[in-house]
Amino acid sequence: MSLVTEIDNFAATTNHPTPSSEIRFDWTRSEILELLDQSFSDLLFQAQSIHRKYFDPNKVQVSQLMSIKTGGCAEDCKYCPQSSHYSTGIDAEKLVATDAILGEATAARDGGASRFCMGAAWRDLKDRDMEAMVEIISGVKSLGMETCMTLGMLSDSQANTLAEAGLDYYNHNIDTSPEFYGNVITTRTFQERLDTLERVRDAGMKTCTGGIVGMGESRSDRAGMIEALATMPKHPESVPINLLIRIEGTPFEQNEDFDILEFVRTVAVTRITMPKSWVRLSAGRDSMSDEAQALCFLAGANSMFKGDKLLTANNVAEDKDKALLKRLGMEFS
Ligand code: SAM
Ligand code: DTB
Ligand code: SF4
Repeated sequence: MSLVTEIDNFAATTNHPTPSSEIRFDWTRSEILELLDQSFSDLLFQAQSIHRKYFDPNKVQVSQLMSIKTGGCAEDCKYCPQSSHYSTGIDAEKLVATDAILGEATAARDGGASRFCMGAAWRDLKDRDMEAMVEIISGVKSLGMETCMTLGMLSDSQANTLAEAGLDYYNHNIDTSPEFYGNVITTRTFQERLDTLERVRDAGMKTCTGGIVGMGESRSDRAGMIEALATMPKHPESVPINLLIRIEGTPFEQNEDFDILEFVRTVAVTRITMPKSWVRLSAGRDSMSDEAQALCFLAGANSMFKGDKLLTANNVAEDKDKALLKRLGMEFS
């Protein structure tokens, strides 16, 4: 029996929403909550079945991050080590020189990364930095890598200039549900995030947007975050799901441990609702067991960051990642 038939038969035996083979943009909060509420086994079966229709389940896309402008950010995101509102031990630095960025990109490419993701701790991109961004994008592209940047809010003309320079992806996370957003960030609105994402889409770039789990939000908030992503006019091509890294000095430092199986559920429902998107197992892998990461891959995660560091926080050591992928029979795509 084909997997498509199997999943259709399976769906007929449950009262849960049928995970359709077509791509939907009309997901409702209650449908998404129903998906999240299922038994773990039913949920993972659906997610893995859908995953296999669109992707090779044994391949993982690998990106590498670099912080090109660290610290001193004017925003008050309560999770972030780079916000100037909190004392986290991260000092404000200047924009890194283009040559140094290209050196890191070359090393990332030689280590197997197909995309180089550059992050800046800015509230918004300033026109005075645009020339440098264009130079960096063309330099990284000439190395044969895909490019991604996350530089804060953009204007229409900035989005167009980045797209013309050849930027493939723009990362701008919605972070959580519209309702919980005010508990996390007060210096800009959820709508402003959506506006920048619309500009990125209109300029013809791919969107990379997702959020953070473990900030004290409810399951309904996690459903709300997924709803906001899965009802965008075009699904984000890349959806990073981050597990909160509890950074000393931030308001979320003392947050409770998050149930990792609930994290896996969030990944699974992200996969089911956005079947063709790359679902990235992002921040927080460092604190996950090999078994938890394996469950995330089973739930449909198919992208991750390699390298010892994310932007400022630790990531998983490379030899540990290699060993895990080998044990799972997975390889870089
Ligand atoms: N300043 C830009 C912005 O906010 O869009 C780009 C950089 S910002 C660090 C990129 C994303 O990293 C955030 O949107 C957030 O989702 C994630 N992030 C930051 N700190 C984190 C933490 N402690 N744990 C998990 N994810 C985190
Ligand atoms: C995303 O969603 N996660 C990445 C990337 N997009 C830019 C960043 C994670 C940052 C974790 C905290 C740090 O390294 O400072
Ligand atoms: Fe600034 Fe981005 Fe950190 Fe928010 S998440 S404080 S915008 S660097």
